[in-house]
This record gives sequence, C-alpha cells and structure tokens, in this order.
Amino acid sequence: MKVVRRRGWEVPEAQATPEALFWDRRRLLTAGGLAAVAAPSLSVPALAQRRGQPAVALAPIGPAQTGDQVVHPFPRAERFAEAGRAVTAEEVATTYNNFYEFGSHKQISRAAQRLTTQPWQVRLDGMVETPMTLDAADLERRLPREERVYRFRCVEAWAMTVPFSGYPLAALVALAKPLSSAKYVRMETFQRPEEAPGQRQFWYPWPYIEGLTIEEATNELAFIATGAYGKSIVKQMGAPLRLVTPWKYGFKSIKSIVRFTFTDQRPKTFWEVSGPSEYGFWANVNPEVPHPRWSQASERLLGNDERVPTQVYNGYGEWVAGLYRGLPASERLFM
Ligand SMILES: Nc1nc2c(c(=O)[nH]1)N[C@H]1C(S)=C(S)[C@@H](COP(=O)(O)O)O[C@H]1N2
Ligand SMILES: [Mo]
Repeated sequence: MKVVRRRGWEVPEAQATPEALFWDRRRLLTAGGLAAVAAPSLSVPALAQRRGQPAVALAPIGPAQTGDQVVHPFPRAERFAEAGRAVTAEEVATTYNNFYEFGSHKQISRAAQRLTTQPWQVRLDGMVETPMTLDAADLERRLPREERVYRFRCVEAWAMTVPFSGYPLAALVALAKPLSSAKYVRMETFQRPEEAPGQRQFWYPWPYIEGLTIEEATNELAFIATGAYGKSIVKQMGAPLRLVTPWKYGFKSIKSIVRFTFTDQRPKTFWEVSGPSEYGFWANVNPEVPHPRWSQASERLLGNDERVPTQVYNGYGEWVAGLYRGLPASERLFM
C-alpha cells in the first residue's frame, strides 16, 4: 500500500472547494457586491489559421421519435480505449462531484436528483446558418456516437479516469453550421433556482458559462458526454449532456448544457468572472504553472488517493499542443 504524505501546498480535503475560497474573501471585501471585472481582450494570431473541420457523418433525422432514449453503451473508440490509468470506480466518480448549482462542496449527488432532464431542449444559435432548437435525444441520434476513456483533471489537483460516451463536439459544430465569422462557441447551463439551490446564491454569476475557440471545439478530443460507465450520464455528472475537454482543467467541462452560441466575442466564463486572478479562459493543464494558492505539479487520483505527476495538457499534447503555439506570453498564465 502506498502511504501518501501531504506536503504543505497540498490542499487538505477538509478545506475542499478551493475553487470557491476567494468568495469568502471577496464577500468580505465587497460587502456582498459583485465586483465587475473586465476580461482582458485578446487577439489570437495562432488560432487564426484555422484547421480544416474534421469530416463528420451526420445521420438524417429519422421519423419523429421524440422521447426515445439512445441506448448505451456506445462502441468504444479504439484510440481512446485506454487512458494509461485504472478507470475510477463508478461509485467514486458519481459521489464526488463539482456542480455548484447544487452546492459548493463535493457531496451534491443527492441534491442533483431534483434536476428535471426530460424534456431537454438544446438551442444552437448566434453566428450560424440557421438557429435551431432540438430535443437532446434527437440531437444525439443525429451524431456519431462512441465511448472514450478519458483522464480528467480538476484545477483543485484531483483526477479521475472515466469511460464517457457521447459524440464529438466537432459533429455538433458541423450540424450547427457556424458562419466563417464565428470565432468562439459559448456554452450555457440551465438556470432553474427552483431546482438548483446553489443558483439562489446571488453572488455567483449564474448561469454557468463556458467557452472554447472554434479550433478547440472542433479538435478531435473535445467531446459531449451523454453517458458514462456504459449508461446514460447521471444528473450529478451533468445530464443530459456535458462537455469534456480532457486537456483542460475540469471547470471548462460545463454540465447540463442548454445552449451553444457561436460568436466572434470571447465568452466571459463563470470562473473567469468569479475569480479572474485565479481562473482563466484557456485553463490548459500545466504542471509548471501553479495556481496562486497551490502547486499543480502533481495530482491525487480519486479512489486510492495516489499522488502522480501532472502532465502538460494532461498528457494530450499530441492532439492539442498545436492549438496554442504562438499564443502571447501573457495568455500563458493559465495554461
Ligand atoms: N454547470 C456546471 N458545470 C460544471 C461545474 C459546475 O459547478 N457547474 N463544475 C466544473 C468543475 S470545477 C469540475 S472539476 C467538473 C466536475 O465534473 P464531475 O462532477 O463529473 O467530476 O465539472 C465542471 N462543470
Ligand atoms: Mo474543478
């Protein structure tokens, strides 16, 4: 058995939720007011040279089947059949969750069952050929489906390995047909304070927003999970559809998405608005850039608490390193 000794910079679990700690300070400092924070503007020359969008097969819309569930498990993608680590026990991954809509701690799995996930409409809008609203299950039926085992790394320095099933975000982008003027995709979580008590905490900038450049969104790794562990994804993990960007810190992987908006403006994300000195837009996993309050050099595996070294881009550089060449040094702060 491996004995794990904590070093000073490691975040003890008792203090959990480092992502939120700054609020305690801020609420004191600003007496309850949400300080408006301007996100720095950005030009991204390196990202201007667009990669060709991957060819993705779109299934025709079949006869109306609204309400049908797509049956899991999906066929496992060979290239992502293994993640070089043991898969995290399902019991662990489904009971230790980050979902601030249901509370700013990890034990929200029961509270999250109040979320109504059927029916679930998804809006594709902004700079697209034709805005659309689709039932989540209809959307899923039209896209190529598979299972991928991914390593997943939270900015709080814990990690897990999960067999996610769903479809490439690139396929959803292709379906949406963004105009060439669109540079980003902005994603938005539901807003229902009656179901999600965390959303009554007015000091957070609800709804949860995330964003990617179009190049990131169409990278092969960017994935929309509608399932995990061979079944439909559970509510606490972001049912009925959530993003997974395994080369970025977990907060980018927005849950329970209701809207994808294509835009030429860089989205102001939930955590960037909440704590701009601690959380950035890029959020690429990087062991060499410490969080202002802790090191990112290693991570704790959920389940056995083993400490392992963190890898740049969470070990997915082969897919994504090219996206960031030429990014200005000031933007590397959060990589
Ligand atoms: N809507 C929403 N999405 C979210 C979050 C959240 O609070 N709300 N937390 C993020 C963070 S910080 C992490 S680490 C992952 C956690 O995913 P998991 O609970 O499936 O492990 O979800 C991300 N997506
Ligand atoms: Mo996280």
